Amino acid sequence: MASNPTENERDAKRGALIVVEGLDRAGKSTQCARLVQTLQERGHTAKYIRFPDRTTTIGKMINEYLAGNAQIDDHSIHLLFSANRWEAAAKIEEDIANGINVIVDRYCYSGAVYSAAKDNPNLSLRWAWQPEIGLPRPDIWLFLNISPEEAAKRGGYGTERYENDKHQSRVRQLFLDLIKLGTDDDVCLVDAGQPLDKVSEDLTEHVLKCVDNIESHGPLRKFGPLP
Ligand code: FDM
Ligand code: MG
Repeated sequence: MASNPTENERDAKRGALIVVEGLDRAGKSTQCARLVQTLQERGHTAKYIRFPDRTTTIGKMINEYLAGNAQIDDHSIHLLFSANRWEAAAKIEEDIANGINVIVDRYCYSGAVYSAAKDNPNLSLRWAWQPEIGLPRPDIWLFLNISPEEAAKRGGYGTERYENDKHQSRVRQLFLDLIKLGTDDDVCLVDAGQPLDKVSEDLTEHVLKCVDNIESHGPLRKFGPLP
């Protein structure tokens, strides 16, 4: 078989589901925008989505909660964040089937760790993971790893819920716990404390490898229970 696929062969490939995760101010949005551009420059179709998607009815409730305008029980808001992904799942699957590479800014991993980081003994990481089971599983997830101290140097926190040192430190630890549990063998830790261009370079290398070899991944998978 030829090593260089023709345009038609390339179009027939499914897209890759690529997730970028990390603490607030780790640089996710900037890096996602760069990834989309890099993929497009190389002739791939790429699209950016983010969670929470604050534009839907559920997303608007989440937005009110994050802004501090609404009080919602911990378990209920957790399920709303998950529902916000479920309402997007069919479209993600359709885009992937149509050859679009979908870059996702925050996903189930944020969903589990931001809730589990709360002072609520009844909301464990394991409980938090349950509603994610069955959602499209990424072909690769990139964790932009940065210490809360390094992130703090990038300017003050915003005023939304969770934007404080205590929550961020717990979130970081839980991200690392989740990675150790091995929810996915396709996680890449990227040192987000490096200069922007170096972070982009590292991310691009991982993502291009994934996109160029997507056939070897087989069909898009779904999340199972935590190991
Ligand atoms: N967040 C995000 C959650 O608590 N659960 C989730 O499922 C997701 C996707 O929402 F503090 C938190 C993480 C963050 C806040 O995210 C809003 P952005 O990326 O800052 O908009
Ligand atoms: Mg934020």
